[in-house]
Amino acid sequence: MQEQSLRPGRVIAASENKLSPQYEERRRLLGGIVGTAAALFGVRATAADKAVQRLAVPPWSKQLGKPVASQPYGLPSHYESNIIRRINPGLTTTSESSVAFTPLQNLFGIITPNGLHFERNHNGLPEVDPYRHRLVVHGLAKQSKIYTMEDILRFPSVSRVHFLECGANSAMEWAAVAAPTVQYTHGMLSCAEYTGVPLSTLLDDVGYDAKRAKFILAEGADAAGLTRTLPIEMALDDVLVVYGQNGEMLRPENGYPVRLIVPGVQGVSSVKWLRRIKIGDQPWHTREETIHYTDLMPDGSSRQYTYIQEAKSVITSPSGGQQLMDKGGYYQITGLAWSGRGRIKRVDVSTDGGRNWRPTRLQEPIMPKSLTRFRCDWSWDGAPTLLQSRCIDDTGYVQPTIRQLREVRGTHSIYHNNGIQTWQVTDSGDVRDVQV
Ligand SMILES: Nc1nc2c(c(=O)[nH]1)N[C@H]1C(S)=C(S)[C@@H](COP(=O)(O)O)O[C@H]1N2
Ligand SMILES: [Mo]
Repeated sequence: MQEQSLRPGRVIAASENKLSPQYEERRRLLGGIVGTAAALFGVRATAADKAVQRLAVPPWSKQLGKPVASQPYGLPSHYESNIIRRINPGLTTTSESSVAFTPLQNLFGIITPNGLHFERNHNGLPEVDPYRHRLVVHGLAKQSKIYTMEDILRFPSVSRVHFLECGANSAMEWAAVAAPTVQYTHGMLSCAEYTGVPLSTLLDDVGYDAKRAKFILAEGADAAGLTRTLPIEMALDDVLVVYGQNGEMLRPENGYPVRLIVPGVQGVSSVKWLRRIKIGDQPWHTREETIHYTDLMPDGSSRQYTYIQEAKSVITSPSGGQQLMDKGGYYQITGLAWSGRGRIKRVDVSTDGGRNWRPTRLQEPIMPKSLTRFRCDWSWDGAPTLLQSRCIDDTGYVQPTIRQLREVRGTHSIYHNNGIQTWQVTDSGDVRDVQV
């Protein structure tokens, strides 16, 4: 797998067992620092000391660099070129109605860079001209309105950090199909600072009928004609009509020039290339809420309108496809937790397959309906083991095991798998996706 880039902590990809030249350099540098301290305190010259004296001056320290703005729109270093969105060949029958996964194993903190935000399209990526694009708000309102992008950009705006997770994230785990990396098990998940106008502002602007309005329908401008119903309470709560993502305009693949963000709710409700909001008094039961996005239960009935993404967490390092190089060495266990109902209150980690749990450190700020980064220390004794994380949100809900989920939902589900993920560490340090 040419998947993981080299990161400190000696957790590296199987394909990169051989240290790359720049990593050797870093090791020597670290040795150098220790060596200098030893010299200062009058300790006898060590091998590291000698290495400091031999430390080569690299070519980039000897010559003039490139001019500024050599790349007017900046890109990552070419050493990071294998950190990309990836598709799962064979998962979908066409590459237009498909998904590209976020490389969670390679990201720090909680914000997904715009170029790595996952991408899920039902009918390909439309090229929308922002000057010709219109958003209609109509239905049970005093006055229907047609907004241009200019109109939308003039409304009072807000910025909020939220996760976006496809309802089908971790779907393959329902069938216990082992995936090679966390990119494929959990990578239909991203988190961004979204900027836009509260949907409630637009609903007020058209004078929605507060007595009769019970639902809204959101429709995209792509040829999928993707439409989703939302209860009016949700629409008036924290739903945003978004044009900004991490400080810049939305990328085309994420809904440029305007999309809905429905915080905490399965991704499909966050309609991209938003062109229409209709206000009504009953749900619409469209294609995306009848034959798709319903859960077939063991008794043959179907759960419909399952909006909320319940609390979930996953260890992103060490994770599938990586390798622990150092028996008895220190490793930082780190990962992500999130809840569609509010804030993450606590994340525990088990390094023995769920027998013992200990709390992790949560990175602040901890925001509602956002990813939260957790970390804890671990020294691996070299024995095979199982790594798991389990989160609790501020409603007190505890992330279930996949067994507990199957007891309720059976085995025909596609959506809403928020079960505990298990990573197996073998005695050779390989990390694999397993179920226990
Ligand atoms: N118009 C439209 N909106 C859409 C989709 C689509 O295909 N068309 N896909 C939905 C699905 S299933 C998901 S999970 C999210 C994905 O958002 P992203 O591509 O920005 O990650 O967008 C949703 N909004
Ligand atoms: Mo989705």
